[in-house]
Amino acid sequence: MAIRPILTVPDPILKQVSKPVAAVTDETRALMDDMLETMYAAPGIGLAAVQIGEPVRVIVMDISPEDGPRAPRYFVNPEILETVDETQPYEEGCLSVPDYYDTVERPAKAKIRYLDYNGREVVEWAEGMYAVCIQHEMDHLDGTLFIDHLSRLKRQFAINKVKKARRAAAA
Ligand code: K2U
Ligand code: ZN
Repeated sequence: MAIRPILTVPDPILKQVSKPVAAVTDETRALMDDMLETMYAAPGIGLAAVQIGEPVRVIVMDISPEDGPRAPRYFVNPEILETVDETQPYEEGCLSVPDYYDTVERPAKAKIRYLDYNGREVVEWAEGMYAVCIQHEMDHLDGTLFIDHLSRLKRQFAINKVKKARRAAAA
């Protein structure tokens, strides 16, 4: 396992549409293991493969309570089959847009289908934090960041803030 660098805006790789995985192999599992180690180290509660420069449709997540045992989840080729009309606001952040947070409105529940760590198909409803996080991560697979749901002004402010912080760190 390895902790991999997380790409940040405005890296163009983050805007790529990730490609489906042909099959869940040992190579896929090794990628998910690296993603999970990288996510825990960040720290974060979700991570899409494109955020470490691998534009394939793979997500990892752990939304378990911080003080409890870890409960990692793995999603290969995830799809949203349906969503409810009810929406919920949530103050989101992103490991690829560090230190910027803003409210995004998303469907409160989403029915998802995906392949798990062993390639088995799962279909289930996500709600609450699970719904927020899986929709945030699935946006990544389509090259969409949470700031793309905000105004142009807020999006540019967020990008400029990350670029300024990167320059300061390099100085
Ligand atoms: O995609 C990512 O960068 C991972 C996010 C996942 C996430 C974003 C918004 C809302 C929920 C999950 C990171 O975990 S950012 C850290 C974080 C954690 C909890 C709540 C908000 C942000
Ligand atoms: Zn993100």
